[in-house]
Amino acid sequence: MKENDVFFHPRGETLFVDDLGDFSGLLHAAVLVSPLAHGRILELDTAAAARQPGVAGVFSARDIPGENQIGGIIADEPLLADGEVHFAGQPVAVAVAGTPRQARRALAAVRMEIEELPAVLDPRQAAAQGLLIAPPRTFVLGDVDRALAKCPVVVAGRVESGGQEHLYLEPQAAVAIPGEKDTLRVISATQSPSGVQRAIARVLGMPMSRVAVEVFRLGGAFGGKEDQATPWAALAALAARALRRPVKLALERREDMRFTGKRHPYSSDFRIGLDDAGKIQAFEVTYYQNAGAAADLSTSILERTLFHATNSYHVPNVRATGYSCRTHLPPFTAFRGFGAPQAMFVIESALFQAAEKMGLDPARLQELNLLSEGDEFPYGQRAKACRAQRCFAEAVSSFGLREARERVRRYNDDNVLSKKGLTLMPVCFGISFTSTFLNQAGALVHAYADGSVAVSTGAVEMGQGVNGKILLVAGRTLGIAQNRLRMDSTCTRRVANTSPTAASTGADLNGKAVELACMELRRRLLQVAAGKLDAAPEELDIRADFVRRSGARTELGWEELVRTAYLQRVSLSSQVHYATPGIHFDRAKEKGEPFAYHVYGAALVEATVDGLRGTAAIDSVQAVHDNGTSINPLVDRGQVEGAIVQGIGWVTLEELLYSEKGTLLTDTLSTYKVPDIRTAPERIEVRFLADAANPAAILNSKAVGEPPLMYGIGAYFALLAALRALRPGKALPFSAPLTHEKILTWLTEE
Ligand code: LUZ
Ligand code: MOS
Repeated sequence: MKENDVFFHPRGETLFVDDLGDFSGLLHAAVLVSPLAHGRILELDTAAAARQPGVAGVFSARDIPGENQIGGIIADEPLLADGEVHFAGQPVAVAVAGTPRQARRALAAVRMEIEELPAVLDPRQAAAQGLLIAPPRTFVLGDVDRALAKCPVVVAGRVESGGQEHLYLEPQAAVAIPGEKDTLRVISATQSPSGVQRAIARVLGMPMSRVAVEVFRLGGAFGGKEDQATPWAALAALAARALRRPVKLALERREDMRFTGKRHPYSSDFRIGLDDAGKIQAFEVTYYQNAGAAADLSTSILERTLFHATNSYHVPNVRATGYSCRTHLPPFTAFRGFGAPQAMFVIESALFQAAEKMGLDPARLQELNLLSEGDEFPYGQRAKACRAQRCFAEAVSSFGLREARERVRRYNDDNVLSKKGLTLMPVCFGISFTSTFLNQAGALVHAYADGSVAVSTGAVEMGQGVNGKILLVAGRTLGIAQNRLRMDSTCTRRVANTSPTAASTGADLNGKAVELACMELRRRLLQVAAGKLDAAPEELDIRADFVRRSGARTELGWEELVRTAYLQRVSLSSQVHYATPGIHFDRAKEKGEPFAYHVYGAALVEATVDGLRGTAAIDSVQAVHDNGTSINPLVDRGQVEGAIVQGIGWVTLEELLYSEKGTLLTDTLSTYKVPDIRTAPERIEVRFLADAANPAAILNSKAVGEPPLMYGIGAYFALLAALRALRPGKALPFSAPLTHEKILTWLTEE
């Protein structure tokens, strides 16, 4: 426990990147960005800036020795603008000086003239102009047109969802330290150490082997550091290598909010067809994803949107099409849920409207259409160990849906100006990176001669408790106490070619790799023990720090065992690679089995709207969550609760506003509202599904990071139900976030 970040955070003893300063000759960098969303650079003169007090150097695109390119999936993103600027906040130059203030002051002396060009901000407008990041993709199951033609009930509509600022506590930051023989060590606040390493090698024109990227921990990330920690690390590396001095680049909060990408806004069209009983027969959907000015991870995110088009439901006929649209906004990026929340918001909106049209309770429609064992998803995979119905039924029964409904009905009868709404929100989320190749991980475990053990993986600790989980796996596999174990930093020199800690797979992938590495170490040690105890290795086991023989404790303890192995020249280091078995996906056919398994759940959400003021409260969220057999139930509870609040923030509070010219207006916490202790639901209750072992993941657990965020979407529909009670006939809005301002407007307009 004393090893855990939880122990150090509240004492203020944890070091984040910006706290590191113990490098002799450390310089500080500040970034000059484009003030315009689109334009042609007519002049860029850094000479005067370079002469400012304390300045060691000023760098622009022409100073890049390698390729001016950091695009990970598609090579469409320069590190520093060259010739044109494509979004407000795009880095153009970087100044390096003795203090952060000197560096920022120097930027004011850069002469930059940009001729403004028209900016496209709307994804549909971009699509109409052919401004796409990649060709559109379509997932097809059955025959939508034929099925729709036969449906007695068809509802069509448009659904909008906004972006979301990550608001990790630690803004983007990196320190680059030049080493001997043209090497670099970079300490980066990234979810993707190998991604940063690859980008730096490319930009500086040097082999990856000369660049070591190390991560200690992140003060939060939520996807915002999967791809977008890279430019800041690369800029620090560029300057550090040129100046042969350590360089730190740490964004201030407002810079971070203006310069970096957020969750993708989507605009979508749907048609849903149902039979008279309420069974969905067909669902057609087109997503227009606002990708921003560069691809970043947009194509992968759009792919995950398509995978989650039908959420927890079985729909026999589906056509889902996605356009990734290039606009002049900062490149939107990964954010917890990775495109799935946008998809689920659309189908839930469709079901809500269908239920209204049919005069049915939306929960009835949801329940009727839940996935069953063996049902086919539009991408070809079939639901296995499907728990959609179990979670839904348990939510209905254990949270007393019938009584809650009765209570809400009575409340609404008794109150004229205040109304309540109640909804259920089922979730089905696929676990694995949708890019199959990313589903791999490495681990390195050293037992030192004194019996202490150090574990290295590619996992990045960002407050989600992944390191604690991995050490539990190591301790259980080796049969030793937790206090013998230590988690080392994440470093590309110890574990190479790491996938980002993302897609909720950090503990799954790295935990498996560590389990395999520890099993190998254990196998070697039991061999040594067998020799020493004159026993067969199969009779032996290690538990609670001692070798056991047929279950009985022997005199041979862990420390002696390790020392003996060392003296016998047996390797005490184990390096292992793990790749998720059985997954594949064919992008030509858009069919395959991309996910190792799915996470299921259902939440009951209650909200109250004040019909006079337009204010609203999300009163309670109660979830039944399929968590497998949790490795750490306390950590997982925290993940579910935090995700719920973050999801509620996305659909009810957090509104990104841009000027007509594409500059961010909501770039401070006074204008961009996130959930706080007053807006979070008074009551959050999380029940983990019992008897829910998951053989597809480490120690029968399930990934937990992203899926519960989507329970928060239920808050939107609970608000709609309350609005419906306030104004029965009026068309409801399907445009998230449903802020108090929007509610008031809806209540008061004709
Ligand atoms: N990142 C990624 C992700 O590269 N692929 C994914 O499928 C994914 N899913 C969720 C979050 N990050
Ligand atoms: Mo490292 S970054 O020298 O393990």
